[in-house]
Amino acid sequence: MQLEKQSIQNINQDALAAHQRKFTYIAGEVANAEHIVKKLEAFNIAIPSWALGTGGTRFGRFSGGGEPRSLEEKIEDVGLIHALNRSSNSISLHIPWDIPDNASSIKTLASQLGLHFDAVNSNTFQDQQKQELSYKFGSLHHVDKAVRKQAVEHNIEVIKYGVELGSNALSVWLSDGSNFPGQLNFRNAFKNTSESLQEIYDALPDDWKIWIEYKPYEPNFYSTTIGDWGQSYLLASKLGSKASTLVDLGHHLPNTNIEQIVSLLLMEGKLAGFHFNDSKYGDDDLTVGSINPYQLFLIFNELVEGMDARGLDHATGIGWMIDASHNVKDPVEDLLQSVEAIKIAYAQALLIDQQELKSAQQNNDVAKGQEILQNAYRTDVRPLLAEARLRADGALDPIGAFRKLKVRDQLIGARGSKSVATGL
Ligand code: PSV
Ligand code: MN
Repeated sequence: MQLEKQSIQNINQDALAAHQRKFTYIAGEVANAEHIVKKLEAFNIAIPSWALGTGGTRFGRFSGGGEPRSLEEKIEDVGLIHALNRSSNSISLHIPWDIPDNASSIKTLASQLGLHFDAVNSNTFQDQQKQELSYKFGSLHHVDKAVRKQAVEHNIEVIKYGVELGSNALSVWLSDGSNFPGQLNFRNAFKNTSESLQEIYDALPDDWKIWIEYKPYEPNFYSTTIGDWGQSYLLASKLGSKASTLVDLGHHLPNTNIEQIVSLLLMEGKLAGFHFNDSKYGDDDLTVGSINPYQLFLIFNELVEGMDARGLDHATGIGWMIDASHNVKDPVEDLLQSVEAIKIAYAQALLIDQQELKSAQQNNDVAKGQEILQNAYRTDVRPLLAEARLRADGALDPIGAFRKLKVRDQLIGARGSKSVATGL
């Protein structure tokens, strides 16, 4: 299904007067409201193809119904999200969960909905039915050269799919690691990984990038071969300029200062981009901004400051993607909430007078530095986001419109209540 502009505009009508009141107020309060609205209009976050169905844990999965049954239906759902928020104009595919068998018709469908393809993700953390060798003991780091070769070839195949779709980045996350001390020689595992990645790197088209994700644990619980940003950075540095480090917010041990990692990676030109989500304990894959929105804001403060220092375009300078899971919420509503949280943090970071902050830092005026950050964080920027959506023909209240238009009921009607989307 597709949402007509007119039906979204009809719903906006009821909320327009209240919106205009709030927008006029904030436009009078902050110096750069118009500038921020323009930045927000340009800012998009990719939706992962694997997050359009219900997420599960090893203790079960409770579908809300109407899950997309095919890649086409996943693209359709991203089209719905984008029609509502005008900020989700791309989709990131995970292969082989989503193999684009007919790339040209998939591309046409996406472009009809105003979408394009973001980074493609390989999967060597699960065994597939027709696969010859097992990844039980790892893939790119495996002790057996034949397994490494199979995993390298899979990544090269993923690049080929990506080329057909017009994507230009390969995102690699390895579950490779060990469950017990003594299982693995760390140096050999790292060297094997490095060599395997080099083979993949050598197969990248000229204008392509490879993004290397890290994660401290799970599914392996003693060591992960690319366990933290240092290990990812080391590999990316050895590989060359097309390689950089992808930060998944959930892939840090509790209380890690992620904003500092982001700042340094940006400084070194090695920040590939993000997998956004939120967490309380581990890789919980919760809705972005649902647990720790202040951390997200601090990350965006570093991003805005660091990207400006390097002359990077905020919208396109690095990769912006969500990587979340939804156990108890409607996936579309959850994704709408995540995009909103990311844009709120971005808008708040844009409120900061970076010159003023620098001068507070220069003068060791600690209280002033905190005031500057917290004044921005405590500003309600939601009318700026709503205005950006309104100007782009989106919904003033995306979740409200999704509900009023009974989108989920229609999806259940078309797809059934028992459909299952591919993914974890
Ligand atoms: C692993 O936890 C991860 O963050 C990687 O990005 C995977 O590709 C994704 O989740 C989906 O399982
Ligand atoms: Mn991830």
